Amino acid sequence: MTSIVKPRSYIIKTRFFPFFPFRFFTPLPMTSVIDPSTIGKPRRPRRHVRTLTGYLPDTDEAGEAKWPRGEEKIWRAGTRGVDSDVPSITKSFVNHVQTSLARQAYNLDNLGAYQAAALSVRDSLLVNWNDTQMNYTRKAPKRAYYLSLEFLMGRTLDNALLNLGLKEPYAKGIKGLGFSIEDILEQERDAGLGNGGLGRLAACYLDSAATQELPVWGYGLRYKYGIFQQLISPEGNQLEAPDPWLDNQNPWELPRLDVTYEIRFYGQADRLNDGTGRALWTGGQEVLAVAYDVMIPGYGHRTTNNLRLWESKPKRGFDLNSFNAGNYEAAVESSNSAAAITAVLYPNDHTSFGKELRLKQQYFWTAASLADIIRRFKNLGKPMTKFPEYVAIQLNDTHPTLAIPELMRILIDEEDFDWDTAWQIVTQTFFYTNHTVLPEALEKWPVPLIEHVLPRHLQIIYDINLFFLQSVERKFPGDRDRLARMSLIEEGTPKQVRMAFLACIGSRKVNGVAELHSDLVRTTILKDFVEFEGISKFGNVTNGITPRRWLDQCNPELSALISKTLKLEKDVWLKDLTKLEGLLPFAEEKKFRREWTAIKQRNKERLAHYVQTTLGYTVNTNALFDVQIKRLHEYKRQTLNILGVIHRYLSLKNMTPAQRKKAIPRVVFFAGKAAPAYYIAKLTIRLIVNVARVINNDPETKEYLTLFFLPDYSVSLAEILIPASDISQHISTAGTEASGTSNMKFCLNGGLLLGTVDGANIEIAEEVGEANVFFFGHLTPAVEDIRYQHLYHPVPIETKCPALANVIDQVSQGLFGPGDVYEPLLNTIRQTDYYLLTDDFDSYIAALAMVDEAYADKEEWAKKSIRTTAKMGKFSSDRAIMEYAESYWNLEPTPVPPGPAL
Ligand code: 26V
Repeated sequence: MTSIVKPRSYIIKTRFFPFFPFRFFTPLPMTSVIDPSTIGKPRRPRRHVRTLTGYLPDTDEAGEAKWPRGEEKIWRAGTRGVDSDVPSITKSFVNHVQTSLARQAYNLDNLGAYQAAALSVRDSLLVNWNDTQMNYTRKAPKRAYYLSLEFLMGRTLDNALLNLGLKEPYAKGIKGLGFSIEDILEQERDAGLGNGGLGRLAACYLDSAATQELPVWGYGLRYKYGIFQQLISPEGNQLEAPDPWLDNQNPWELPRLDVTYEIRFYGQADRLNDGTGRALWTGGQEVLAVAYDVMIPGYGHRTTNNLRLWESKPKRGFDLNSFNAGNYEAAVESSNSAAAITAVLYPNDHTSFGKELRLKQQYFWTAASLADIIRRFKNLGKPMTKFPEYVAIQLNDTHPTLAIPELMRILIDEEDFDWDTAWQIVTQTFFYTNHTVLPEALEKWPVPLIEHVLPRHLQIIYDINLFFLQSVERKFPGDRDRLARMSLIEEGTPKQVRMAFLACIGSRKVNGVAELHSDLVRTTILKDFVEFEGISKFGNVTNGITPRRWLDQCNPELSALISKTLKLEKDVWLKDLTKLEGLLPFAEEKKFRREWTAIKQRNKERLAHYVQTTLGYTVNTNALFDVQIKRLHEYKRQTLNILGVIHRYLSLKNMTPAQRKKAIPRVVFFAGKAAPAYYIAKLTIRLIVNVARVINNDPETKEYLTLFFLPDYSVSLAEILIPASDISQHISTAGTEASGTSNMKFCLNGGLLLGTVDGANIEIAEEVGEANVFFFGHLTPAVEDIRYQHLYHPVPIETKCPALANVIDQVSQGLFGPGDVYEPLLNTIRQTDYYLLTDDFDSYIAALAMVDEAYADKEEWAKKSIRTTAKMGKFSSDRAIMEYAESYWNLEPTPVPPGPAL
């Protein structure tokens, strides 16, 4: 084997910009090309050690540290029940510096200050969290559990301060100590325990459930490494480095070393043959699940829910027998294999791959969560037959579907229920949300793998399938094709378990995440199940986003303008987002439009500053800002966007200087990660980076067109990009994007939408009016026929779409570096063109031209922007979570009574 020596400049170093006076001009940690030795290392900020103002190493006469100049104003936090006056906050902060962190008050850097602030805020959260849990225990309401393998939480401190109503006093207290809240907030690493939309949706739902005072807990995994850090090599290749997010102690989690469960893998399952259907599952590997709790504060009141994340640990430290026999490797092997289960988040989405470790993650998590839920239920002293009256479990996609056979196993093997009663309990408890209809993303697990890892569960799945197919046979006698289509087991070598079907038949209700998507679920992947079980089981809950993070936190100036204009405290409209409609009449007022536009402009400058300090480029903030930020995937068609950019560039090159002067200047931003093994997606990134290199350095055109790929997309980077956008692109092939949620975030921040008639774009257009969105492309019903045409009656691109053919030729001929590199990507378009680029390109270019035209009229554009924000009320995740609570889970808000601790 030959080893590849990489040139020195190939690798990328992390750079930090630890000091900037104003939060919005403080860049995130970013990457640039420097030093091979640093790849994969955690980002370490440079340390600026300082003394807390008023905290000299010497104490006063009484031997106590002096308090800073008295700040006596009491900050009211309503009924939030926590210390909210500046002196108490200061005291708590200093106390944490000196005790929890064991640091001196004269020796503190921003990171230490962040940690002290976080620990102090955590104390306040804990008061409310304890009272909330006590309240739930006392009132014993029905509870819902949201099982998600991903929770993309981003940063917590700012959100916790907002929800507790403590932003102002903390800013004051921290300022009084010589630090700035903005700098401190920037110290926090994102909790990146998710890939994209599905994980961020889970985070928004937790925020909304707490805000609506609903008894909802999340259950997930505490990955040691979250989503990888993305680095870009000089060639434009994506490189991945681990994300050691827990390296600096995580102040937001509460280790619960006393809450543990033993989880079994492998071994053997012996049916008892005593007529009960029970089996004994023994042997194999046992690992320990340890709970870590993360507090989830609701906005504006005391309810503080819980997100419980499981960590895997060996049941015993190491194998003493092997150790004593001198076989040290064998002695630690099993402990390593236990720890591996929660070591890392799988960085794929939309590709099923059947890896054993992933299956173990799924079972480990569902088994621990169910054991915990059942233990809590049993404390109520009710019989298990009442379980569904007190417990609803929401399956976030198919990832937790093993919870269905696991609950069957517990009810039959451990609780002695007969099959029918057990199945009745199970099918009243679970609810399944589907998040994609793309065939490659529908999970299937090889039968031999399940048999090996979870032998008892395979027996149960086969039994479920047998009884299910018998009932199908009764309804549709003799329809063998139907039985084959609906079987949980797909024939083949190997046979595979179809997890979406198992989730569907094991659940009380099934839903999609936007109207179009839910229709597609009902008419395509689950069509047979609708015919069998009836349409009423199959619903829709259109996704939503939390306006706390995605407007108030990321765009505070806009939030303040909205409050001032509506003459409402933000507490009111942030909890009832339909109140934004009150902005509509102001779209007609010139003064208001000016204020609105000025805020957008400042947000653009904040983004420009970020680009300047991270990539070293100056951005023209008078240009239209055009943003596409999402996972890289062929169906999302970043390729269409970059080919459109090239088309614009070629057009500009063909213009005379006088013609060019009339062009609308445009800056295009891309950000997003590709799954590490997704070759075509990575090639798209490479193309974007290399097109940027050429275009941004072309003196003839750069005034009119520049392009940036921002590395290492994250929640925090989204919080900078979204408020700065004039137009954002959501251009998936019709019928492929289940919902999309960033489309909602952009529109909420007054960015207009350029998109296809797909996912939630459709409902956004219904709300804001088609005059305020730019739609293009073929519609969903046409897609299948067009694909058929591509396969059986292909038309050469030169004939079908000469403009696109020309763009592809330029890439191929090397305008953006060696053309042969891009051949595999270009061939996907030249050959089957599964995602319809050749069919949609012309209308896409036409839509971009309409955007230019509309943007030329600044007053009209501002009106569109205001009207868009005004009509986004429907897309609050508060609405979405209430739909789940009322129409699915049958859950009531359970407020924490005001007053002191219970
Ligand atoms: C699927 C798989 C397949 C096995 C390998 C790992 C893995 C990881 C994640 C997924 C889920 C893919 C589904 C998904 O993320 N859907 C997105 O869900 C968003 C929230 O509903 C929605 O807005 C997006 O349109 C949809 O693509």
